[in-house]
Amino acid sequence: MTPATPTVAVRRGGRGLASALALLVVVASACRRSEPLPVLGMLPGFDLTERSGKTVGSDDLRGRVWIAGFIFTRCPDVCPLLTRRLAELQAPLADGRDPVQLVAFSVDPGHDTPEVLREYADRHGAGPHWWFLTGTRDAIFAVLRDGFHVAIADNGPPSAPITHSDRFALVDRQMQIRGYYHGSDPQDLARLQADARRLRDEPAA
Ligand SMILES: [Cu+2]
Repeated sequence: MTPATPTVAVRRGGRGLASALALLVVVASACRRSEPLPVLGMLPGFDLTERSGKTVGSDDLRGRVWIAGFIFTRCPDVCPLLTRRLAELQAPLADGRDPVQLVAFSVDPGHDTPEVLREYADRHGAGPHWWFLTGTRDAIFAVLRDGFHVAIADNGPPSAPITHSDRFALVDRQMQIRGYYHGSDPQDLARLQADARRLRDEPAA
């Protein structure tokens, strides 16, 4: 009889210690887990034309995590760099069962026809998880202004590009904007990659 008592005591002590440790682990991981990404806006529905000639839009993107960029093919300035940065995101974000979609909106839709976008996309090594969208000026303008709230300069002639923002936007499966990142800032791009993975690996709501 007597030998049983210490054994029980040890077991109890062991269990207590185990629960305390488990609690510590939970607390520690809760502390380590960062705040959820903020919801910065909701995108309106849209339909645009992809470089393939197919109509694609919000209905095709709902349920996926995606990254938007705003570029135009005849840009002499920052777009070539932004496009290279998007290109570099393809491989790391295409791993796994659920690739993050990249979506480049042309802000010069009058010039950037699907054919022009196709050539530009090929030149930048764009794969299937990267779309290039064009459409009417009004349709593009509406998504950028009412959806992404990115800087817009629309005071030029109708044939001129609409805007020049170097921002990328991260969008969740519910079409909510969850982050903005400067496409020319390496630290921001690292953050974008981490945030995109995080959203992708989040259980579906
Ligand atoms: Cu540009």
